[in-house]
Amino acid sequence: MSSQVEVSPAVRAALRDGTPVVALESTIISHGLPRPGNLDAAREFESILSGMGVTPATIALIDGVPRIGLTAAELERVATDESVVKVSSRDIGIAMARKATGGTTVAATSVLAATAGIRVFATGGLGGVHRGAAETFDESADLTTLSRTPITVVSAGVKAILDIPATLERLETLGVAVVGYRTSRLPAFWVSDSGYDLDWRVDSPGEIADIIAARDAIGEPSALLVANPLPPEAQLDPSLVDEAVRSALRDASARGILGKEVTPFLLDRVLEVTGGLSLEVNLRLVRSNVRLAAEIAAIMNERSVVPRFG
Ligand code: PSU
Ligand code: MN
Repeated sequence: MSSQVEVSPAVRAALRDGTPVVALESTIISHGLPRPGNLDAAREFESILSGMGVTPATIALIDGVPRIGLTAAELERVATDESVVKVSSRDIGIAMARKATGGTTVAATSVLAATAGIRVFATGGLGGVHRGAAETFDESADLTTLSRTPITVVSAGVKAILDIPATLERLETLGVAVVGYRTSRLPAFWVSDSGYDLDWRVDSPGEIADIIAARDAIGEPSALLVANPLPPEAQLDPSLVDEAVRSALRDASARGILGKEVTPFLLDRVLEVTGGLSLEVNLRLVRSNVRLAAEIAAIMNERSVVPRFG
C-alpha cells in the first residue's frame, strides 16, 4: 500500500494478527452530526467496537495524509475544526496534495478502508439519488464508488430526503448487492421501513459472512450493502419525517443549495424541524449499525477470512 496512507499502530497490529477491524467514516462527524455532540458520538462509536473486541478504524485526512485509525487528538480535530472539508472519493488526491484536513464520505472511506485490507465498514445512511435528480443529476458518488469497491457496508438504508426507488434502481444497475438484515424491506434511515422491497433477506451475521466468502471466491469487485433497520419502536414518527423532509427540500431549492452542500443542508434542516429528535434516532441507528458490523467482522475473523487487498 502507498506509504502516503498512514495506518495507525493499533489497526496495523489487528490486521497483521487477524483480529477484527471495522472502519468508520468521518463526514458524519465533520458535517453530518451537529457540534458539540459530534465528538462524543465519534468517541462512542469507537468505544462500542472496542467493547466488543473489535479495533475501530475511523478514517479521515489529516493535513493531507489519509489516516486509517485516528488518535484522540485527530478525532477531536475532525469534530471541532471548522475548516475541515468534506472529502468524497474524487477529492482524496486533491486533498492530499493540498494538505487538507477532511472528513471522508462513505465513498472515500470505502476506498481507503479497502485499500488497507479492512473488510467491514459501519455508517449511518448511504448517499443516493436525490429527488429531482432527473433534472439536477444529483446522485451521490457513494453509489458509483461502491460499484467498484470490495467492502461490506452496514447502513440503515437511505434517507427519505432522497429518491428511494431511484436509488434502489441505481444500486441494481451498478451491481451493488443489497441484503436486508432481518427484514425484506429497505429501511429509510430514521424510519424502519421505506415501503420498498428487497430481493434478499438475511437473519444472522453468519449468513452475511457466508455471502462475503462466496463473493470473495468469485472475485466480486463491488460492495455488499447490509441494510439494518431500527426496530419500529425506536424509529422516528414517519409523519414527522415526511413533514421535515418536505420542508427541508423546499428550503434547499429556495436557497439554491447545490453540490456537496446538499446533503449536510438537508440533514441540518430535518434536525431543526424535528426539534432535535432526528439526531437521537440518527445516533441510535449508527450505534446499531456499528454493533452489527462488529458481529460480522468477528465472525469473519473466527473463520479466518483474510484481507483480499493490502
Ligand atoms: N447520511 C447521514 N449523515 C451523513 C451522510 C449521509 O445521515 O453525514 C454523509 C455520508 O458521509 C455520505 C455523504 O457518504 O453524506 C453523502 O454525501 P453526498 O450526497 O454529497 O455524496
Ligand atoms: Mn450530491
